[in-house]
Amino acid sequence: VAAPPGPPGHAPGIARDARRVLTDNWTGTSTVPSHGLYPHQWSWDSAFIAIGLRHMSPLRAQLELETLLAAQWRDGRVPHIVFDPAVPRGAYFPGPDFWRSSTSGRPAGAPRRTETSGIVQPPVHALAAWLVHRADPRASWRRGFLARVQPRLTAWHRYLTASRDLAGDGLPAVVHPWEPGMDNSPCWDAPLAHVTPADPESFRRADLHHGAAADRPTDLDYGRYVRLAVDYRAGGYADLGRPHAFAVEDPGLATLLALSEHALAEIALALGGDPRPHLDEAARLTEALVRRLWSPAAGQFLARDVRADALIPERSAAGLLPLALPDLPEAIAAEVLRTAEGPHFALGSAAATGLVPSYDLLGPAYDAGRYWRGPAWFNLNWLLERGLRRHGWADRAERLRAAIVGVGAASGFAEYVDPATGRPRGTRDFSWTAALVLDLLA
Ligand code: 2M8
Repeated sequence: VAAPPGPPGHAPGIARDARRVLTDNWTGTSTVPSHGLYPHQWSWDSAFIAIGLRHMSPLRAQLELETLLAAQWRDGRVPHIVFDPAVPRGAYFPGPDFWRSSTSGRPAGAPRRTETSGIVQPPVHALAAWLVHRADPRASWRRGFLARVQPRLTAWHRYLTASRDLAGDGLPAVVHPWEPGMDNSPCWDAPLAHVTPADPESFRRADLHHGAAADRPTDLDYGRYVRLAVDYRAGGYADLGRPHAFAVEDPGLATLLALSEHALAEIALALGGDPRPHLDEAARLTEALVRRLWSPAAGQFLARDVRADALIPERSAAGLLPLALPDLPEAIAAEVLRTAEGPHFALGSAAATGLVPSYDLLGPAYDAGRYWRGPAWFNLNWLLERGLRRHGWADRAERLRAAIVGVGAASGFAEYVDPATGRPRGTRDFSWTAALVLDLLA
């Protein structure tokens, strides 16, 4: 076990504080990302949260994932938000009145009694389920956890690979900038430019009651988010056979799908089944990722605009995440590492926090404080830490681990931080920051 970072005696206090955040944000069946800004259950948040919760309460970690998966649609999609009916309408925008899943989502098989959004987020769930199982196999077997979640996870992956392969060339596409989880990444600026924003009078943002405007997306961004979501809803949330004003292949989402396919292989094996179909699928996805999104010139993966059929020349940290894949060709992994440690991302830099920013430090749109346009996020850095370890770069992984824990705790488990100074931005006591710090201390 690696030594905890910081002065001796520091880590127990960090773990205790991280547990307190997760306890405070637990609602009884799931965990909110933060009570003020995000008062419902979010899809990929819950996966990261379960990964930390497993060290506190394997049972709660299982429930976290089961609650989310219980809201799965019949077509296999796992919605990006599951709404808590106890939360006042208007506390979050866009809420249940906007998505109207139980009516508008019926053709796609939305649940009748639970209100959800109609879009998705990256599939970290099978990875989380496998890690939760491994934390306490006896507690997991006792509840039949793996057997219960396996069919749902399989259907979820099938939705992404079948209904979302919009280009027909082997990778899932996202149809809204909220889907890759990095809402206002500069990568989406060009594909969004031709989307006509919704009338600003037609909706009211709730996020600015809880977050500083300078840390959040702009009103123009929101106008476009609303337009895309309204159009998707109007089409009954159907995917294939209809035009999408925004369709992008994201290296982050594709990586997480391939990683989760590896986890499904482990789950199949544990349940006495055949892991091979999942390993084959993981290999196929990794191959498609390299074929469609690898840029030798950039030395990293880039997103692809499906409508323009072209790579988007903006560097997001999502393009470093394939490092987490076990079967990424070693020559490519070495190139990605070089880019991560170079001037665009400054991974491990002693002159800064050592965390990678969400977007290119040298990019024209770089903004150290604004959400997914520069700040460092803990989930991305946690995934990179796994990648470094996976490829045998243990010293670098250890340094990154120490930086995540140190900066995460010092920031009050901030949602994101300035990658140079570690100054906290966004909300505090953010669940996935606490969960992933806890995981790295375990
Ligand atoms: C942010 O996204 C939501 C919309 O889904 C928002 O801005 O209201 C993103 O950071 C996303 O990745 C995250 O899952 C969500 C909740 O933490 O917040």
